Amino acid sequence: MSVVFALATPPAKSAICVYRVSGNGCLDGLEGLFGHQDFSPRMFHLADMKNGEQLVDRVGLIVFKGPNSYTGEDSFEVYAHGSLGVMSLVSDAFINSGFSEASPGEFTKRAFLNNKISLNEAESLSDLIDSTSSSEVFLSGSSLFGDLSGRLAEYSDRVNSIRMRVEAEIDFSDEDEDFMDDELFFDLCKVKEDFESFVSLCANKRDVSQKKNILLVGPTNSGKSSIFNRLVGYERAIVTNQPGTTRDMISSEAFFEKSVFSISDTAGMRKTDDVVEEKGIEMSLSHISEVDLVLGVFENYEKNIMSFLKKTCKSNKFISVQNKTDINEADVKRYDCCVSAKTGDGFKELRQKISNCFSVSDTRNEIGFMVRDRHVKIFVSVTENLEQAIQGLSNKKTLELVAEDLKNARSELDELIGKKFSDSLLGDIFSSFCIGK
Ligand SMILES: Nc1nc2c(ncn2[C@@H]2O[C@H](COP(=O)(O)OP(=O)(O)OP(=O)(O)O)[C@@H](O)[C@H]2O)c(=O)[nH]1
Ligand SMILES: [Mg+2]
Repeated sequence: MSVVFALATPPAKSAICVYRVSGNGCLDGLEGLFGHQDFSPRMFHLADMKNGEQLVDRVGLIVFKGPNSYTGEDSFEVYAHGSLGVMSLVSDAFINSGFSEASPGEFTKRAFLNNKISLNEAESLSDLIDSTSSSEVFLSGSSLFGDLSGRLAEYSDRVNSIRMRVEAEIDFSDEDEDFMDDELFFDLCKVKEDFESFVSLCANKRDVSQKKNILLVGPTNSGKSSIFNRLVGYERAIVTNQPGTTRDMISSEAFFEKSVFSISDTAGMRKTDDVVEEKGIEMSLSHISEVDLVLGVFENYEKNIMSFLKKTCKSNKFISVQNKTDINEADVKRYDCCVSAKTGDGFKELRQKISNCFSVSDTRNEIGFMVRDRHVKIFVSVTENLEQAIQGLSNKKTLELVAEDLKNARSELDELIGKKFSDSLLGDIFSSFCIGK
């Protein structure tokens, strides 16, 4: 394959920038770039990089001899000073050496085509790079290093060995023997059961990566905007002692407890003749059942409003917050959390409680795997094929049909790992990668 290069670090001023070059024949280019090509592989060399006669930079260089490289091809990496000027000169030097710019995900695609990585691992790598929260890191890392591909391959083998036993049954029935292996049925049920528990450990990237939406609601003047400002870390919303200060919904992002949240402040709940304020209240009420978590903020205990909010919010993700504990006594029996937006008291606990609502361990006993829509769709189909095969066996359908269901299930599992793939699937997967990976 042709020699490609790419910047693997962001195109911005930084301490160092890293370039990757890969493709058989790329090591011949070292002569022109560094004056010789006698660099021992996998060692860090300090070398002067030139573009023609012009010194570009004194850089770090690691050479990899294929197949012992990320891509499986001959390749090398250059660690240069991270200035935009140096980056532009390094790129020019590579182009003058006859190298072409790599497309997104090109290095990983080559690694896949050279059997260095499974398709599934390539996707997990991209998910790991995209991760913005610790749970995404754990889940995508678990898919990549915890061997999701190995688990899928194991199910593919188990389904295949049952298919072979079904085919053996077909051969026996040709000989007119009334022979039916009962264990076959039980083994098939066991594979389906095991596969379903494995699937229950998989979290869809779409659900895990989506920023969680948090809505602050409650009576007017309870201090919602003050709490909002503290959570987002700056004076985003106007705070006054006038009830009805916030009339529209205001949203901002906040990063705490290793996750990014989208937080919205809303108009306080009260009876009002003001049309704008009334619209604001309607808007906040309409969002309560849609968001991922509702924070009900109170200064004084209002039982009816509290139980209304609890009932309306999605899957009971509700935290009742008593505010202004600097002037009122904290009432830990009635509220989930007691804070003072004025002094900041109780905010550490509030952030922790918010984060706990979304922690992975909340919903699972063990860390699972991060998967994509593609996997979820195939998981459903594999389960259906296994179920169809079970029904086929118990209803004494022709064994050819049962074998066909098992063949389909196995072929779908192989598709996940990438034993079978189409060009368009590869295009979809690798085009979403970053350049240089
Ligand atoms: N003492 C004290 N006062 C607070 C605290 N939090 C907010 N306040 C005050 O309470 C008043 C209302 O605060 P806001 O944050 O605007 O309350 P709100 O719930 O957003 O009010 P609306 O937008 O009108 O619904 C302001 O005068 C704040 O300074 C607190 O923790 N302690
Ligand atoms: Mg407000």
